[in-house]
Amino acid sequence: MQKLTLYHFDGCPYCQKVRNYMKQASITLPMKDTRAEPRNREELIKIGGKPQVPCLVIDGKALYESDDIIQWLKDNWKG
Ligand SMILES: N[C@@H](CCC(=O)N[C@@H](CS)C(=O)NCC(=O)O)C(=O)O
Repeated sequence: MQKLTLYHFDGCPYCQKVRNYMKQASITLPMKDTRAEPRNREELIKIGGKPQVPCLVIDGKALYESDDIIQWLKDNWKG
């Protein structure tokens, strides 16, 4: 099982799109809010090089872009 973490924040519509898909597909993931916790934002920059959210970190590798994250979950999520 891969280690997954979703970096996001509340008011981000692209994050909302990913969270909506997760809800619909009954997917729960560890989540890190980059606005509520500045150190999460710093952590994301270290991992992926930029603070853009949403970002799904898969075994330490950053996957940016909400559409790509949703597609990855469709292809890889085994529940
Ligand atoms: N095309 C991207 C757009 C993501 C995006 O623009 N996210 C904004 C927040 S809504 C962001 O991270 N901006 C940079 C920042 O807040 O530092 C996607 O679909 O994921």
